[in-house]
Amino acid sequence: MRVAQLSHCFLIPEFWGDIAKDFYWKSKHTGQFLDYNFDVKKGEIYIKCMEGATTNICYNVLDRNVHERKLGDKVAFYWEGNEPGDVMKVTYRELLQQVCQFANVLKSQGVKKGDRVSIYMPMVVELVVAMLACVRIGAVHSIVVSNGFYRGDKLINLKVIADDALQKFILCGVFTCVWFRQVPWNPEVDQCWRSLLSGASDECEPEWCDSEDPLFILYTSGSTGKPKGVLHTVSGYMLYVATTFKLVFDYQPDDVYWCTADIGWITGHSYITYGPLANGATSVLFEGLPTYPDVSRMWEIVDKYQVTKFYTAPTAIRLLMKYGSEPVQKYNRESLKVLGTVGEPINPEAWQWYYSVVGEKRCPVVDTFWQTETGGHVLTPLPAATPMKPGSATFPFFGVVPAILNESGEELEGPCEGYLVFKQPWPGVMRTVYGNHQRFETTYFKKFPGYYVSGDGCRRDKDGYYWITGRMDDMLNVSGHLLSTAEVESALGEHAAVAEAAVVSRLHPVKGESLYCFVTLTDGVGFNRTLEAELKKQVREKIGAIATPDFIQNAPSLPKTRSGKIMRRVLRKIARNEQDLGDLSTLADSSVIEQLFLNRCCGA
Ligand code: 6R9
Repeated sequence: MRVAQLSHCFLIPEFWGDIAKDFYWKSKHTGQFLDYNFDVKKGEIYIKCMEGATTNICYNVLDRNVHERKLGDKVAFYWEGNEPGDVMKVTYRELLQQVCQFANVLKSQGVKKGDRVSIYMPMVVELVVAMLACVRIGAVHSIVVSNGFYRGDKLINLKVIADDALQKFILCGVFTCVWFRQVPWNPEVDQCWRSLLSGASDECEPEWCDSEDPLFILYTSGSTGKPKGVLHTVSGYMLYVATTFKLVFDYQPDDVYWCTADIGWITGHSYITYGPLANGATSVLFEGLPTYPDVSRMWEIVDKYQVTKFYTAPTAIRLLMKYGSEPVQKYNRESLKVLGTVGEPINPEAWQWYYSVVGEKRCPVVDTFWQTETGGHVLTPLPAATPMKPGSATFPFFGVVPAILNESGEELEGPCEGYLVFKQPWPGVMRTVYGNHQRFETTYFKKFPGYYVSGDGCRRDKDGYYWITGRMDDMLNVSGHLLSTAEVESALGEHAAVAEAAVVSRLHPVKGESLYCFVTLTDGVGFNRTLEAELKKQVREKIGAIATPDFIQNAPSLPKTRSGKIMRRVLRKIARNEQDLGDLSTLADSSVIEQLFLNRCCGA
């Protein structure tokens, strides 16, 4: 509770100003530390942090570590490939050299400050090199999607996918393409990473950028409509991800940190690349899958590198939970100190498994709530400082001021449930939707003037803890009662036979909406009428008669985004037998859809 209270009497310029002293600034800022308008009624929305200062993030995360902090020989990344045994490591000094070389390559290809560079690469060190090379010369990276070349035993051919996309873009000014693994060649546009790099100098002066110059664009799909290009800028983002990384994972210089996210997701941007490197951390970068060659792979890696801080998503935890504790216990996890989770509400069942089986009740679990738009963690425990409650992201980070509003936009006090909003910015919040500032204002600031609207539902309990209940557009209304997907899914998840559940609504002539549940069963369990009845009973007993599911469908796999979020929008269409599924560009594996349509529950 003290953490929650602290953020209200918190002095923004003093707190962040002190942190900023640890970074290198080519010139100091002139205006207010944080200048903003969050109220559409007062004019255009803007957020400016440390205006007037100039710096370069690449310089701060590499040169400063190598030259000032003498970390040149420290390992920046242990890279672990899809095949066990396929490994390499790169030190801070080597990373700096490669980044300078690739920055020179980009320059030789005509890329300059302010240009946008699309990156479409798998989880390899060269992806980090490409990102930082852009940053070094002031170019803006946009990582389209990064699905590996090798994932499990499946070869994914990015080249074919990219060539197809390039056909569409070639007229818009894409003039060159750099490849770093063996692929079929088109000499007109394709160039080889290694031969370009080998001829390039490993010295490259950084381009000094203004605090509010664009740093990167990351497209996020949202649950409806066209993807939005979320734009982050230089200084605020740098301070925010460096600080949240340090405090939320209680970073120590001898840590080995491992975030299993994809770099193409915001989690990878903030907590594989920028946050850890800003702190001079050693990380594991993993290209493969948690289940290849077997379901012990994660714990084998933890043991091998003596990982101390581990960060993953509920979807991975639930996937591994299906196989029980034996594959985990095969390996020693004594090095682990903090366990993190991100991406979706974590159901208490999965939280307990993570805490007890993986962490042997020794390691605090940090359930970090945030979004592409927030840049870094906004609601999160601090390990060992915040008493945990399984399934709650607990309290706001320093300087973050949340509120819960009802449908009429009134701030609710005490225990309550409603729309999660934020009353003021923090340095790492997004600045605009690339190329469409109006869409930025409409999406996040229009519904409740004066607030940033997260789009998530949230409950605050009597102790002031925040509990994310899921996206507001995923809420269900049964006979006038608002139910959150998270609470019904969590009730189903408590049954030993259920590994994962996803709940959507189907239209009902009397109740308005009824509950349609998809369940993935624990390894080795079969689906039958008895189980179906038990599951219905379980939800009724946990939540109440109103929440009794009308339908339960066996779902060997669920449709998910590449970052592991369940696409309930797609499941809702399946439940309602609507064939037009809308934009499926973020769907990780499209083969699950057909199977789900085949097994649909019919009836009223
Ligand atoms: C970082 C990231 C954002 C949405 C967000 C919310 C969900 C993320 C969560 C969580 C409950 C958590 N979400 N973390 N829900 N507890 N700890 O995931 O960014 O891909 O933009 O998704 O993810 O619904 O609004 P992004």
